[in-house]
Amino acid sequence: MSDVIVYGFPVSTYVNVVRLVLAHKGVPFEFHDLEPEMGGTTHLALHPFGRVPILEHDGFRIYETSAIAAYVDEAFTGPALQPANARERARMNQWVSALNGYYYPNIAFHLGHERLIYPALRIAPDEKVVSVALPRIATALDVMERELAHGREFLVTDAPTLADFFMLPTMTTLSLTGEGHGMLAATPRIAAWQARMEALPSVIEVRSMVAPHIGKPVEHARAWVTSHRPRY
Ligand SMILES: N[C@@H](CCC(=O)N[C@@H](CS)C(=O)NCC(=O)O)C(=O)O
Repeated sequence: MSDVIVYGFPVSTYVNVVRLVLAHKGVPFEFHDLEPEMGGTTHLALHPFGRVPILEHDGFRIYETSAIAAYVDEAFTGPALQPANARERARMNQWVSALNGYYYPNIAFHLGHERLIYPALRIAPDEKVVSVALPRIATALDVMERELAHGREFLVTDAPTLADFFMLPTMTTLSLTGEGHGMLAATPRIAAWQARMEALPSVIEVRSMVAPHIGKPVEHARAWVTSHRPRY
């Protein structure tokens, strides 16, 4: 039994950021599928805001993906995922913040819910939500495509940092949607970055954990129509 446990539901974007970081550091972990407990007392005891992931390590429990990822990088050996250089570290944190503020909300939350999560539950998509998200996604992709023009292998340096692992699950969600697939065909540098990421052994390992759950209904997401969907 591992002394590291990740709590979450299998297709969660942020859960998969944590699984990627752990895998890349070479840290073995158990996965506790919270799907049947989402929103209940056992879940809220782990995360008072009702979200995932939560990480437990040897009696220490923490939530919020940025805090978990930095903790994993600092508490375990394995490749350093936060650059020592202050400017590179600032750039990495800029990417993590941009993911949280712009990429994840428009790609995973709005487009991903309407095109992947709700249809799997036989809930009709709200085209207005999609039409508001798409131009914002186009802007975000344009920013990323231009950043990747600097010739680095990954977003910040020539080795992956937390920035890359934060971005990957959201970009994977984008590529699973029809609109996203089309947009990514016009961003060759993002496509090349994604291919480099997908060739990493850690990414291959985590993908194999997630693959059986792709396209399956996320039952607790039925409530998101009222709790998460914007009303324009
Ligand atoms: N600020 C949180 C956000 C986590 C988050 O939004 N997780 C989503 C899954 S990707 C979630 O828990 N959704 C469940 C729900 O809203 O019911 C973090 O960085 O960990």
